[in-house]
Amino acid sequence: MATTTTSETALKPKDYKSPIRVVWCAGCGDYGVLSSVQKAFSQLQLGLDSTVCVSGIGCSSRLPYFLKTYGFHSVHGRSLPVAVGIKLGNPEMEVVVFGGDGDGFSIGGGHVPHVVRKNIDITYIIMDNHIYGLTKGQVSPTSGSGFVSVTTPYGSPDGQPVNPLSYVLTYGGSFVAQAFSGNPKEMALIIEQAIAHKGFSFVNIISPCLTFNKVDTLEVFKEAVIPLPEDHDSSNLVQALDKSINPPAGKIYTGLFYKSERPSFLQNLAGINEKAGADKNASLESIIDEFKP
Ligand SMILES: Cc1ncc(C[n+]2csc(CCOP(=O)(O)OP(=O)(O)O)c2C)c(N)n1
Ligand code: SF4
Repeated sequence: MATTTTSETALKPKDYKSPIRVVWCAGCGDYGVLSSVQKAFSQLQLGLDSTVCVSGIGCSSRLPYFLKTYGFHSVHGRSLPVAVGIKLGNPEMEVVVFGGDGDGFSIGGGHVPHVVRKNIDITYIIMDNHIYGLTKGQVSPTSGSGFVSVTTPYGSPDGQPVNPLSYVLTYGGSFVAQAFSGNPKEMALIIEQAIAHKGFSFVNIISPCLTFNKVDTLEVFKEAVIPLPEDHDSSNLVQALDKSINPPAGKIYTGLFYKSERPSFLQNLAGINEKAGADKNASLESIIDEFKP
């Protein structure tokens, strides 16, 4: 939630940085993500005490440590349920979730569809490095087929990697975008738009792991990343799905794939509460009394 500011009180990107030392490896793509997040927060003037950054476990999931907002470093794969609880209990708070491809689409993958289809008004930012970084280089759900890693020394037998964009699009994501940590300007703008969007926003950020991923390296991604064509219609779901599944061979599109306006979970719930004549200020005792025989 944005706060009222004058130019003197305006929060600058550096004002969002916590004093905790950043411990990522030199050159990790996640540094770029952190700077873009600070820039986007500053652009939106998010309040330090009205924003909560939630994460699971992984190198990328350390990101909330390095921010001065409220933070919740949860359990591997469980950032979304925690974030949903925070949002439903505190609808006025801005909730931004961070994690890796393993955290989000392997152990936590089962939570994604439900938060997406319910259109819960939170922002989910994945740092997709196609590997498990924190645990030193195991195959992840977004690693390519045949990927060689410490757990797949003769190549991964997985026939098909998870496509985070089409995964979220098919469950009804109302804001779906992709960015590249090597392109900080576009990334900061996309993060800003994602947070401003009312409803569930998803940003998949290609963010290379220099230490353990020797296949999908910074150089490989730099060559592969291209912007969505200028005539891409981000209100057209079929176009968005097509672009997410069929980029030109060897290429990765970045930009806003899809955006639609539909009521968020909390807006729907407000309507239902009104229909039911719910009294927001009812005491717990009076609610229990209603169910007494
Ligand atoms: C329940 C549970 N299972 C496994 C682990 C071990 N573990 C910690 S992080 C991680 C994967 C991290 O990969 P990713 O989410 O892609 O993040 P990255 O480190 O690459 O940023 C795993 C398997 C754990 N901490 N908890
Ligand atoms: S292991 Fe990889 S993902 Fe983790 S901090 Fe180092 S470069 Fe980044």
